[in-house]
Amino acid sequence: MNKRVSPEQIAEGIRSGNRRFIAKGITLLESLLPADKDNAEKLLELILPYTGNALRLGITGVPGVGKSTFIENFGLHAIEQGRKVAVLAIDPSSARGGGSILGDKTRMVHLATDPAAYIRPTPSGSMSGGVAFATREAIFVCEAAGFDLIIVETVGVGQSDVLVDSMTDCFMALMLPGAGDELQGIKRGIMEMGDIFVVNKADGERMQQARIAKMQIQQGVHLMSPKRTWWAAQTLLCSALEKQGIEEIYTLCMEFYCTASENNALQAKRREQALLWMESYIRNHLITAFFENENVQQHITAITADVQAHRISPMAAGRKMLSIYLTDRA
Ligand SMILES: Nc1nc2c(ncn2[C@@H]2O[C@H](COP(=O)(O)OP(=O)(O)OP(=O)(O)O)[C@@H](O)[C@H]2O)c(=O)[nH]1
Ligand SMILES: [Mg+2]
Repeated sequence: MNKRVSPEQIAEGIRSGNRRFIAKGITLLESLLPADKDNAEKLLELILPYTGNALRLGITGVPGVGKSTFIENFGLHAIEQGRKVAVLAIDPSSARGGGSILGDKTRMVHLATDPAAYIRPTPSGSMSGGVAFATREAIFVCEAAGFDLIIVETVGVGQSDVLVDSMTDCFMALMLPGAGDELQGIKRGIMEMGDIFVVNKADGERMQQARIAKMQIQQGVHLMSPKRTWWAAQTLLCSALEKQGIEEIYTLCMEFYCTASENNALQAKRREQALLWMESYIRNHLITAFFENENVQQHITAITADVQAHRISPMAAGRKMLSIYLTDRA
């Protein structure tokens, strides 16, 4: 981070929609350097009043389902409807072997060069609480910059679906058309989390399979207890490649938002999310502080050995370590 650029200047640059400053801002918020912490906090404070006005849409789907192709055409359609679109990603990078940025550059070529769109390259490094926090804060940066549709994409490995769900309003799952038994493999979590299901690649020879998949997903959804009282998950067909079904999906998203605000559900969900994020911030911070504590580090090897040799129970060992930490802090 260039020391000469103050958080005030970055905030101003973000507010004016300057891409260089948007990127600078997100990089600052992603930074794990202790030296950047104060500036990052200052920046957040400055932009916070300008956040909250976007639709936050989470999109998940296995690698190859067509997320990039879909987001390109969905994003361009949204822009035609007058929206400004930002695309962020939570991505356990190991799942992709680093090919994703190149892939997205070639697959989202029109969206990437559209003045009404901003695509943030996938954060590098392993997925951690830090990346998730940075993505949430990147949403704020994009909102302060005037983007009013924020898409957060993930490949749904590990906890990343849950994370995306915890920072977005509406959760969309892209699915592949397949035979019935493939559907068994659909994670229960996705079936419970999804607000909108999209069977992609509903084209050519896969059309019939796609129709069957749609029916089965819809049946599966009915078996779940509904996630929300005011919204029943719906399934639509799409060919992202042939640009079929995009408009209908966009309309359904808008319907989701209308229904949500009529029910005061959007603000309620965001309030709840904010509290959960605060809690998880505290939890993360405490755990880090604990393991970084010098006194803890001095004792942990011996106590670990004691636990492994059954000389002390794991609970008693935990209690002992906590008391070492707390005494040290006192
Ligand atoms: N037939 C057909 N092919 C599609 C469709 N959408 C995407 N594809 C193709 O599927 C492949 C993967 O598409 P991507 O958009 O890169 O998929 P992705 O989900 O972003 O993949 P990762 O970034 O690896 O997670 C590409 O070869 C696309 O051209 C579709 O609707 N129909
Ligand atoms: Mg992709």
